[in-house]
Amino acid sequence: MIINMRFFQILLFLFSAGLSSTGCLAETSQPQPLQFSHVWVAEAPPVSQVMVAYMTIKNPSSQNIEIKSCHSKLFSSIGFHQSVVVNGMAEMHHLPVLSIPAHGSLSLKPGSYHMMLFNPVKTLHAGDKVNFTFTLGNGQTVTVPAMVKKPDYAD
Ligand SMILES: [Cu+2]
Repeated sequence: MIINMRFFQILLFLFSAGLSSTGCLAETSQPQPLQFSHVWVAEAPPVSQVMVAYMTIKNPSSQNIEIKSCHSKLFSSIGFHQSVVVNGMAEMHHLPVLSIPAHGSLSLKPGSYHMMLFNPVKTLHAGDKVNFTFTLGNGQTVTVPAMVKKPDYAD
């Protein structure tokens, strides 16, 4: 009887441990729906204190998603910008967030939306890798790898 009782306790322990670890897993591995593609950083002259990154962000979910911020240990800070032409003059507007519409996408590309990368900690060359960590509106973070490339546009 005592042996049976211990066996039951062990079973109960295993069962509850299994339950709690499953619950934990569900919390930490919550999938984030955004899909990042063609993420790249434009190579800039070594003296540059600012660089630019481009990418396509798809949101296949049924809810609009905001990206609140982006960080990389290779830059002091990162901002979201939109290039616009006002009275024939090109201007850059700072955006507080990037909004990716439900079932839609946002393209960050030359002359449009882009990420401004301030104060690179070292000179980055074509072929170097950069990790960007995005913080979404719900607090989730997503780390996305990017490649430094020579820009394929003339400036
Ligand atoms: Cu800019």
